[in-house]
Amino acid sequence: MRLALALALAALAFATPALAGSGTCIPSCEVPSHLTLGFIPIVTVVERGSTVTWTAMDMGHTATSYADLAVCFDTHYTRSSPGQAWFTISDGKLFAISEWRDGALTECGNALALPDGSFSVDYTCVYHPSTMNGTLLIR
Ligand SMILES: [Cu+2]
Repeated sequence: MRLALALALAALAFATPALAGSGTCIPSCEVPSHLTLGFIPIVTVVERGSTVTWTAMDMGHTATSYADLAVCFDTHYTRSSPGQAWFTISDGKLFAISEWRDGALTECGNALALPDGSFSVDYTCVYHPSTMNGTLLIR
């Protein structure tokens, strides 16, 4: 019995860092970021209708879905000025509002549609694409 409990606690100890590594935006959340640490967390769960706010722990960055060639959001931010993007799902499509296209509602054409109706969008920092990469999971 004690062994089973120890194993369960050990499993929980391994599971906890994974849970701590993902945040959820309801109705908003903050994603701190850093040149070498990247976006924290790497995967952010976004409830539709929520706002994601990126903050810088060091210098200026730009969070953008540019890497997928169909930009749906783009926001530049610095240590003193956070960046934001808002996401929603309508008619089975993902949309964002950000600095991109001066705040116009923009369809995320290359977002990956998942079987449960949610979407996955990879993003990067245009200045630091080798160290700063993240994923938004909008549901
Ligand atoms: Cu950067």
